[in-house]
Amino acid sequence: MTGHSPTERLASIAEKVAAGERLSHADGVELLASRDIHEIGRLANLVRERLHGNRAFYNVNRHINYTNYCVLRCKFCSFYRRYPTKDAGIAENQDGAAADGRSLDDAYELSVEEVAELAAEACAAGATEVHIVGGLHPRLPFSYYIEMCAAIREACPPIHIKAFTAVEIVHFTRISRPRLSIRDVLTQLREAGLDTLPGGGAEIFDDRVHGEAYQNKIGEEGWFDVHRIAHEMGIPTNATMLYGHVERPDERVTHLIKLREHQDASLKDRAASFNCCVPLSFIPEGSELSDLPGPTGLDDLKTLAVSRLMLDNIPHIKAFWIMHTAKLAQVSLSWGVDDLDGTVVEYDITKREGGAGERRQEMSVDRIRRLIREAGREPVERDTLYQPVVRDGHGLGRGVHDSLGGFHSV
Ligand code: V47
Repeated sequence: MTGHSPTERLASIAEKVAAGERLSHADGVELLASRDIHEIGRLANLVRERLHGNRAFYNVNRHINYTNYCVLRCKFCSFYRRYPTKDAGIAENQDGAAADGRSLDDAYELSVEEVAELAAEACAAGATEVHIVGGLHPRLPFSYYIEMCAAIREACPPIHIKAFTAVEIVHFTRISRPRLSIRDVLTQLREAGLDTLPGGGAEIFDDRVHGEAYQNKIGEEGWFDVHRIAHEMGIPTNATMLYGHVERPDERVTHLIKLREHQDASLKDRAASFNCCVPLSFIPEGSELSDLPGPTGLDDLKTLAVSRLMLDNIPHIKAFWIMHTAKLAQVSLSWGVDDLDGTVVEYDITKREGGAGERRQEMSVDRIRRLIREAGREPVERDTLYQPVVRDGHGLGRGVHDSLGGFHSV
């Protein structure tokens, strides 16, 4: 396509989208470079409506972060706290901050009982899902995670347990005694109650970016190993892309294509696949990359739209309003996004004012539904597996959509 004007190149991409053809890496880069935000939105919306009509999904969930102690020091992360060791301790300055400048006062680890209590509260409030992730704690044994799943299952039998990112799963293989394989870790967690894996920790699949921003984290190979084995075992998972830090636009597109290739293989040969992709907008405040500006609103919209256009085999594109803001998440419902996460309640990994912000970050169902309605969409409460949830005032029921978009309780 070289030699053609940007308008001609966009027109040729539009033809491919209209014909349902797969977009190339060059197409993705062209879309991200284009300033025609309306045309990009129109194309992403075409695909979004082809897949989901006018429906916009949301879920009633609760995020639980069980510890912010972490052995990793990812530069983009404002969440982690160093674990004080008896022998080494942590050198504190006069303000009670560790050598890395992070406050020592807000480090925490929840007991199994505390996690189960939060899950029980969520259950009583009508949540269908708990989304549980935490730092890589240097001391907690693998039995803690097994007991956590079992205690939640006991406290709230019907709730869906979506827990532990790929890097946590790899951490569990390292701390288990005797050392377990990824498959064995997943098997034991599933026996204890785990249902699915969230998509966190993918960041950007690129060695240069990995070296610059999250050097000691598992790389692409480890992340895909966990998701491949989960899919082989019939455990659905999600995917993410953390964008807007030190990566280039072409590296975002490469990341999306790697997810697409993995999904092709899962759909062809494995028992489960990715349910959704969640493009995560980098929040610099409180991280070691706080001198970076983070993505603008237009960059967010473009990246969500391009994710929709490139990921032709992943059914849902989710906006996580915690990172995008509720306002942009609402607008994104016309830029390729069909799903909003969620009621959330508490979230500790990113906070509005950086590391020092409020953990309590809740969206009421009324507000989510209003955001969706005002965007001209029909709100549909879903469970983790995207089955519609029916509430009849006496608890939850499940329903199905028929081929004409009608809805029936089952
Ligand atoms: O793994 C960390 C990212 C992820 C920052 O699967 C940051 O349904 C932006 O994965 N700015 C956790 N992002 C969130 C996540 C997620 C959220 C909602 C739904 C699902 C799902 C998954 O957030 C981390 C990391 O990739 N992250 N720090 C930051 N400063």
